Amino acid sequence: QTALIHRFNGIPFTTRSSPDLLKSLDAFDAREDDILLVSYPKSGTHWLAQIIMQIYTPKVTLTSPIEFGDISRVEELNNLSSKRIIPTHLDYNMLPSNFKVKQCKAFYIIRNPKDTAVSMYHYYRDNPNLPTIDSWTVFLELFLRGDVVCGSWFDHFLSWEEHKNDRNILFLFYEDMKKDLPKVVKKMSVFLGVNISDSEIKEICEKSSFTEMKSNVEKENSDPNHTVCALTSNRKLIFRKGAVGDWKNHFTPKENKMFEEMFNKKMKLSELAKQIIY
Ligand code: PPS
Repeated sequence: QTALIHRFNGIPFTTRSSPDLLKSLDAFDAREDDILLVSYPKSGTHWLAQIIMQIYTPKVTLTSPIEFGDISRVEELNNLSSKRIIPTHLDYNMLPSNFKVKQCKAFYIIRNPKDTAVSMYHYYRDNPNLPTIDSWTVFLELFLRGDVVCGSWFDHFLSWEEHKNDRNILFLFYEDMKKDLPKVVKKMSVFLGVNISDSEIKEICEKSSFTEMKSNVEKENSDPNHTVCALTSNRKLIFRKGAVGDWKNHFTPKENKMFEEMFNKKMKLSELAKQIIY
């Protein structure tokens, strides 16, 4: 089973991302109107994608993550007409440089890493294509070591956090979306320069609720082209609980202490990290 994971630049990837593609990604031809949806896995990528696709009418093209596929992927994406909405779980340093040169707009969605870890744990458990995990305690150790798909949450966050003042990047919190989605949708539309009315915002929020998205997925057949997921093409595994604070049902007090010590050590200089509700 471990053969399904390989490392590139020291970071674990699934075999959905071929080493050849990862090597050639820097040649990717970004366009000024591309929009990136950046996340560490299990932070709300699908939720964000759902909202963006509704903000834009007429429709734009949502791709699967840029790092998925084999070498033919670069050409395939280059052949897509604009506007492209491109998800990615890559660290900032691995992002194709053309996105930086063209200053493409990007969203970075952050979720309390404790809830992210729990979400990822269930994902590993439910997904036969990923290495077997014996227990939550074992998974947490792997997560803290960065020995999970897409590597260390801390490194990922810090690599993007350095760019928090870049005008083309908007940082969003999963917890803010849970608390006041209309406010976040408004903020997103302003950032994108798209005018939407209050009633449109209301409709977008209704269609992006966890219940609505989960029930839609249950109705449709899983289509690999419609996943923005790092680990599988099975959309049914995405919509599990959609809650804030599920970590409290998993962490022992000792594990929580260990997590917080690591968090505080790694996030020492990060202003943005202080806003992460945990
Ligand atoms: S992936 O596989 O990395 O792309 O997963 P990602 O989409 O980033 O994150 C999956 C988690 O997001 C939750 N989710 C939502 N929460 C609230 N509202 C909505 N609409 C929503 N859609 C997805 C999803 O349930 C996963 O979290 P957990 O905690 O596992 O339920």
